[in-house]
Amino acid sequence: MKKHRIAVIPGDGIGLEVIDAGKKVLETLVESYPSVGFEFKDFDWSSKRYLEKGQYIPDGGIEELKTFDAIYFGAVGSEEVPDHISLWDLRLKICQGFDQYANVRPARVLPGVTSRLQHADKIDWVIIRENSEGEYSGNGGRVHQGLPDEVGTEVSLFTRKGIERIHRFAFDMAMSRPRKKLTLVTKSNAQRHGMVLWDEIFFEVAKDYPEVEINRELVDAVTTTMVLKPERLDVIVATNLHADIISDLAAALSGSLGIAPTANLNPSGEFPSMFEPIHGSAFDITGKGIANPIGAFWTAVMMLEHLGEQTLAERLMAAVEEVIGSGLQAPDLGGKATTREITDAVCASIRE
Ligand code: GGG
Repeated sequence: MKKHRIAVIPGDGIGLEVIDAGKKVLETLVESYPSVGFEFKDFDWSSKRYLEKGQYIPDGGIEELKTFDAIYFGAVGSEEVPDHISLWDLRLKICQGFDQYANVRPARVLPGVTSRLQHADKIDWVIIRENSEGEYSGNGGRVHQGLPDEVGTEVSLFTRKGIERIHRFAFDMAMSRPRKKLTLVTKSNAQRHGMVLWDEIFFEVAKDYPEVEINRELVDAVTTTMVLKPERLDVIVATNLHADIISDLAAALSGSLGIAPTANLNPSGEFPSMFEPIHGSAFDITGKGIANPIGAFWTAVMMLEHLGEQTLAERLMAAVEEVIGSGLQAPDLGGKATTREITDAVCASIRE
């Protein structure tokens, strides 16, 4: 039997609810595939732990994570801890510590989902977010704190190595898709150093991929293309911050943030990759049992694909599409179904 060792970090808020649901569907899935198994190990790395013990990740925690095949992550964010502490001490420590430089965010409208966008059926995008540097380099500082002349700087760092590898990843992704289109998104008219370097390296790398149809859009302009001409886009590559913003838009245009998945990949395979729903901890609905688990299930599909379990991935995605297509939907999509009802329905569909 092939047993995949999965580190499970539910994190904060609804992360606990949707990751619990995700584990249930994965456990149900392997009932039909006796040659595959999962060994889950839960980690209580959360804002609760930080408030109690002063650390999200205990000493030696990152070393221990290295021994797993993948990480299944929920969400981070709490009312009690400033967001810049929770994000940097948990999620970014793992993404940057394990050089998960390629963040992959697919977006499409699942069956039965009503989008507010008129041509939503044309959405079939993969957004590639540079996940290791740029605006998330943590470079900057504050001086004269609390004084009238206080200053804060936030300096984005873009390296040739970091830019080139994410562009190559995006071109490879475009090559793997039927339309083979890649849109470069920057803001190189206003940001005339790092963003211009992004553009230049993109066109250098493009020479190695003559089959890929390329174009360039400024980040402000691409938001209008996403809304008005969604069919023009296929794979999109953008910096850490820009891709974070446009992928939230992509999720909303596809129905809801609650259904969107993401993979933080370490493409070399030296370190484990991490899989998480795009949504945050949503403490406004935590504990109500109404969080949409579909984002966590689609995330599990991406994790299965990464682990080489394509058959299981397809079976799970088919079950997700059957259930959501039947109209059993959570409140974020306008329905009334609970997390539990959707989870049970997906498990039942897997067993059919
Ligand atoms: N599951 C995703 C999550 O918890 N995100 C929290 C967050 O605030 N992310 C901000 C970012 O990744 O830029």
